[in-house]
Amino acid sequence: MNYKLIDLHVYGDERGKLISIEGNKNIPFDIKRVYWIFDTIPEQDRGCHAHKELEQIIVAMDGACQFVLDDGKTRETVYLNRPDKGLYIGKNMWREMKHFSYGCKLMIIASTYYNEDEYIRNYEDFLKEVNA
Ligand code: T46
Repeated sequence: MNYKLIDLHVYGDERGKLISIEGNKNIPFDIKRVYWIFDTIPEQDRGCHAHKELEQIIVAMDGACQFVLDDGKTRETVYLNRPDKGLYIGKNMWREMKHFSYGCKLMIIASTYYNEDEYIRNYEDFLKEVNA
């Protein structure tokens, strides 16, 4: 399975806490894009696609959600609910995002610019791609 949970170092003192992400240092790629998801609704799933090229780190800045990850052979579920954990998802991984808490805020750090052409949005097409 081409994913892993990365422990992000927390700098903390009496003023609060701070986490820093630097491309090719504590995450394994150059950073090309950052986007965020917010105002989420528990019964509304997101994702349901894979990427041919994109690698990403996802951080739950506030709230929680589940990621169902699938490499075409195995399905695993990861629960994100802490701002000091980064979920790395590599290429060719089907992802479904479920069970958002109200107002969950996800920050996503991406290795490529947005390109709809490298999405695989149909599960049967995904299985053909990974089993080719
Ligand atoms: C992913 C999960 C975690 C853009 O115009 N630029 C962007 O950078 C992105 C990410 C999206 N969009 C547009 C495309 C759609 O019209 O925003 C709309 C919603 O995107 P989408 O339905 O793909 O959103 P999610 O939450 O299903 O998936 C997103 C990312 O697309 C995806 O790469 O892994 O978040």
